[in-house]
Amino acid sequence: MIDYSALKKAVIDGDDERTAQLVKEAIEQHADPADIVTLGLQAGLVTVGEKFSSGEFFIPEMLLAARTVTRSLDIIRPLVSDSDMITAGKVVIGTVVGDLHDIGKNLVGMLLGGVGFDVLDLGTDVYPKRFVTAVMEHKPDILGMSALITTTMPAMEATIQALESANIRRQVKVIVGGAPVTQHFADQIGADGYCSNGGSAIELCNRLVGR
Ligand code: B12
Repeated sequence: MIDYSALKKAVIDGDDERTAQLVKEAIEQHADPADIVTLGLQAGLVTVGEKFSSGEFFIPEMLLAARTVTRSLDIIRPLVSDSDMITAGKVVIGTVVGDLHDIGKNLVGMLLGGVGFDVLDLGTDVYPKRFVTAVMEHKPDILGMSALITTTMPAMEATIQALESANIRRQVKVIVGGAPVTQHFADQIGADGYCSNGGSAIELCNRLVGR
């Protein structure tokens, strides 16, 4: 059993060298990449968020921790990518307008890519119109939206409405996620699916494409 508390602490400290070293050690000990992410990296970021809320941390500390995690994900990426797989379906993903948080979205995209989905990432600060254009152009099976701030969540509903106005809502399954998003919110805005982490995003997308 690997102790993830040191990894979590390295993320909180924004120490990228130590974080990278601990991630590599965990990999050498055959840790599950999902556990490294959830119990180590993500847990560290949650604490950083709490410290930001309580006034102990400010933007620079959040930025350092985010950079640390982004770099470590580059170490984990090769472990979850499998380019030989048959395409499971196409996913367009992005973070909604006004929101620049992309670590969770990148993680979900990386995991879906790893199990054979063809993933097109629109990046962050994506306007509803841009999502609509991407659905028209690329005809994905699934559209995934991420929001990390309560004030950017309404952009998810606006995007679903924009898909309806463009008469393409039924062509695509819409899934939503991000720390403040809930199943209740997803139901309320008429999304087809919600999940709270990358691992369950794989199950959700497989189910939605009938795998
Ligand atoms: C890192 C961070 C930042 C970094 C972002 C860097 C980056 N490249 O992403 C920086 C420093 C830039 C930042 C900026 C800001 N941030 Co910030 N940030 C965070 C922090 C600490 C961690 C977020 C994170 O990456 N988590 C780790 C990932 C892996 O988790 P996740 O995103 O939740 O994703 C998982 C699931 O949610 C799910 N998921 C995510 N997306 C999707 C999508 C789909 C389709 C599915 C199915 C699933 C899914 O799967 C993921 C993997 O398991 C959070 C704290 C927190 N608890 O979330 C605050 C937090 C989100 N930030 C917050 C705030 C307030 C801000 C700022 C407004 C601060 C400011 N005053 O400027 C700005 C906003 C900038 C903007 N316009 O977006 C608040 C939001 C509060 C609120 N009211 O909603 C939080 C909650 C901190 C806090 N406690 O106050 N931030």
